[in-house]
Amino acid sequence: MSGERRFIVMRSLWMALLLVCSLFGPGCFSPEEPRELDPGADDDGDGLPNGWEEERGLDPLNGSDGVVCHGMAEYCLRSYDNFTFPETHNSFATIEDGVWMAMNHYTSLQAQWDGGIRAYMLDTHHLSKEDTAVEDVRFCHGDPDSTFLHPCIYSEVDAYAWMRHLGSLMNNSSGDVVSLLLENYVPGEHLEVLFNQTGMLDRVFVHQPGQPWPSIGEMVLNGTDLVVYWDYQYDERFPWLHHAWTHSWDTPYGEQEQDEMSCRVGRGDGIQPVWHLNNWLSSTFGLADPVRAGQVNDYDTLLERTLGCWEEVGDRPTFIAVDYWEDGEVTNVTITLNMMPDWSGEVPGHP
Ligand SMILES: [Ca+2]
Ligand SMILES: [Ca+2]
Repeated sequence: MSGERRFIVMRSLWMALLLVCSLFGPGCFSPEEPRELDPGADDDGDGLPNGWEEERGLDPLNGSDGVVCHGMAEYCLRSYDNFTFPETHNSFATIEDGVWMAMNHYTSLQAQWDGGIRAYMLDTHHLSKEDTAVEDVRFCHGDPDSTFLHPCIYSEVDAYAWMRHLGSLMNNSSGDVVSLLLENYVPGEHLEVLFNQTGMLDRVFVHQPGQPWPSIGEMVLNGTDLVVYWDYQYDERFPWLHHAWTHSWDTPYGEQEQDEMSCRVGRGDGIQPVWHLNNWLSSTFGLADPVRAGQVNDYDTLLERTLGCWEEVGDRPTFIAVDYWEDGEVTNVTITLNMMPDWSGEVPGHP
């Protein structure tokens, strides 16, 4: 081939290459540059959109680099208030915990956790009127106004051991967020020691009133997978102890009859997106009612009540709180509800 001929051939090849590059855009001369991913697509099929992964430092092209929340990657995308957590009322007041008066459940934390409960109502007291040191914090259930019978006289549960147990369950879970609601009768300083010594203070999430709640996945990835509320006044020294009725609200509780149960506002303003649907009856003695718990916790009954309240309130309940969680199917009701984007959607089959 003559020199001139070779020159013409090479020039033609270059022209063709330039034409191809102009058609396919930038990056033509540097094929190692990462291609732009569609932020809404899920290229690695791990259930998390590319954009969501990139914003959180996850690899959108690696299916094993992701996060799972409450058993499903999709639930990581939900905001904390757009999920429904089953909750036990007086979670520690159980026969297994040795509580023999004013009990609310048969089984203790381990069984509740294994059964799917992820929110717990706890009453914090000192051991007695005399024993009020920080190490005397206990979970007790009784009348706090009684002059003669201190609530811990019936039974007391070691708050430190209970909290450590919860921490170990959370450490072995795959991306589950837990909430606690404390009916509190001890100083905030004592709660801080309790949470600090049991390793739970490191994982608390701090919410600012009125601010949107983060996604569950965000909380899990940040290691802030515990939300604590207390039924006590706001104290700026403990911003992680959210005043329950500022950051959430609830429906009335402990009705005598099932037909008295409503979706009305009990405590709080009724505006907060986080709310408790209280679903337990009181017996004529004012105690938890083991006989009728099975009725109000029945799958169809509870699902119907919840969907009705979701419609009425315009927002899904964040918590469904029950007594005798073992009777009926509160956890199955929340499994069904969490598959529904809206109350008016098709109701999936019984889990
Ligand atoms: Ca993905
Ligand atoms: Ca990934």
